[in-house]
Amino acid sequence: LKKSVHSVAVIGAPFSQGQKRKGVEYGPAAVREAGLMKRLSNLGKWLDDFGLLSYSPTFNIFSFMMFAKQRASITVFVPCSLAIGTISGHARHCPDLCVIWVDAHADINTPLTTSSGNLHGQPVSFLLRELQDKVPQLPGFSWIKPCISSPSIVYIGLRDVDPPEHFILKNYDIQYFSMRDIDRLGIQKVMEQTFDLLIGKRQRPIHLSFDIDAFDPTLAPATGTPVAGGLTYREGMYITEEIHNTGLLSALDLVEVNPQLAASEEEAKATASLAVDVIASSFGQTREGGHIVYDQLPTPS
Ligand code: 4U7
Ligand code: MN
Ligand code: MN
Repeated sequence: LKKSVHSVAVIGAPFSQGQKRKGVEYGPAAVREAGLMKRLSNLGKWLDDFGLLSYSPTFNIFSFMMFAKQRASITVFVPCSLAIGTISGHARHCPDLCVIWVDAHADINTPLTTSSGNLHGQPVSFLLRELQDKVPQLPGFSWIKPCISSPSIVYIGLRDVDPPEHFILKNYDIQYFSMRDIDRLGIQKVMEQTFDLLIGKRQRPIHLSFDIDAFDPTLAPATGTPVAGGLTYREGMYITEEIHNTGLLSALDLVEVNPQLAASEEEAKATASLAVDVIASSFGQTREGGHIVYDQLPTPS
């Protein structure tokens, strides 16, 4: 893997299955309208814009990942449940990948522990090898092959974990940094320990799944399941800057932007523009300024 990624493939999945609150299908358009493509091209990226997926999204996004991964880093914006497709497709191409899951929620209920019945609270359970004897065979899901082991995922930002999810995290020895851990250690140590756990022994491609609800609802109100006490803007930017600095980011899912749940136009715009900041920062935008496209000072003649 090269230190800096030059090509980024972008795709949106306008799709709201997996949960009951409609509107998340408008997320991709909102994030584009907030200027995503321009921000990425300002960073000197080659952009491969795949537009929007049109049907049967989970399996489609899986095929898309396998195809696009051959040439680029990828960013997709989708509802959380599509992580089943993005991570499976990514893993088919990069079997050694690890996952950083930034979210208020662990999304690791099994179909037998879920209290809401929503698939967006379950994607990780389908992906973990160790959990497979607890996950029933469901019609339409037989193509899913569990592709990550529990030491290969680290959560950041948790603060709303269901009892069965807590049981799974503890009993399967899954590493996480809750908001409480961030309060205790500070975001710098959290990132250091995350990288020690995932890439300390060997370099591996990173799949970043970033749920916008990891942020505090005052910053990201337009989302389906907001939870008080989330990440600050600066913590969010620090997470993505550090991930970029590893040079190992291979794919990014930005999920759960739902403009329809905003109380006002401003709230919808603020949430979408925060999503653009997360993506740009993951792909190299720095708070020190960009050093990529500016390489010569004008000389007075
Ligand atoms: B999100 C929940 F019960 N745990 O299973 C569930 F609290 O994509 C919430 O991370 C899941 O926003 C949240 O439905 C899904 C619930
Ligand atoms: Mn989520
Ligand atoms: Mn969430």
